[in-house]
Amino acid sequence: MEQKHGDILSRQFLDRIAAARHVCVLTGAGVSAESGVPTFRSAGGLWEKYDPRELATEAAFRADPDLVWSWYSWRRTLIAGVDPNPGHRALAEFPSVFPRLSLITQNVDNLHQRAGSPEVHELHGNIERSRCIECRKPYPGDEAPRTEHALRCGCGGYIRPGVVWFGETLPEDELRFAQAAASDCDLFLTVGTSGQVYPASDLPVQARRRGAYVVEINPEPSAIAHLVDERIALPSGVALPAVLDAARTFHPGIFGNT
Ligand code: BV8
Ligand code: ZN
Repeated sequence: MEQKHGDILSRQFLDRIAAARHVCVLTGAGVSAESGVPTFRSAGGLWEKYDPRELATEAAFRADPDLVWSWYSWRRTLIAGVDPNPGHRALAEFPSVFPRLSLITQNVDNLHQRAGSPEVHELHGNIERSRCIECRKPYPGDEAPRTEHALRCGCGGYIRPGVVWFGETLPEDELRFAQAAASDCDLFLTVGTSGQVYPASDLPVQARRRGAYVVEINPEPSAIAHLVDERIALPSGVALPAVLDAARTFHPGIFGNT
């Protein structure tokens, strides 16, 4: 039963949904939690033994390519076995109920694309993309090699995951897009993120500074909870379908930009 918006969205938020010209959504690991993908700060599997911030670095990969590669293989296998959840699927409908939608994700799990979102801006790359750590040659095909051990490129360098590690700069075009969208939008939703990783965590702050109404959707307050206009302490799989339901009443599928 699709969540009706009346009982969980505030009047203030409903007015902002009705008037929205450009909606910007930033997602984090919490949006994939209801699909069964462990977040960075929850228990679960290999992540219990290792701190992702230790493993998700170039230094860790160079020190032990097989360990880091196998961590990503384990994550890829886990992700392949799950499905997008109602939160991902609601977001995939947003382009048809809002005049303009910018979907920006910190997640590398491809679940927004699998849910049908037509345009996903990945600040931290994608776990199915790989390239040579030395000559940067992309690994061919849409999927990373399904191997336990790290492979080598023809140049002798190791094949690394096509994600952004801690200490690495974000893809310039994606970061520029995200900053422009945060500055232009009039409604910013920060969903399923603890707000601890920079520069993604600065986007909601930037949006608010430029006059957007910022709503956090997260059962727990994030590190930037004190900086948003409103918090919805619900799982994204409940709140996002309610936002979609509300938007449909104001803009009944009149924006064919899917
Ligand atoms: C850079 C890809 C600059 C890899 C990732 C000291 C202070 C401040 C900053 C720094 C510092 N030291 C270093 C930095 C910069 C650093 C950083 O921010 N570090 C943090 C840890 C302090 N940032 C970087 O290094 C970035 N690069 O700054 O470059 C630079 C400039 C010049 C030259 C060189 C460099 C690069 C950061 C990208 C790292 N890569 N991912 C991979 O996935 O393996 S980060 C990774 O962790 C994710 O992508 C995501 O960004 C982050 C996890 O955060 P969340 O997504 O928020 O997930 P989390 O588990 O934390 O929280 C989940 C939330 O969901 C919770 O709040 C929970 O309550 C909620 N939730 C749970 N269930 C639900 C839910 N919500 C809704 N519904 C539910 N059902
Ligand atoms: Zn190479």
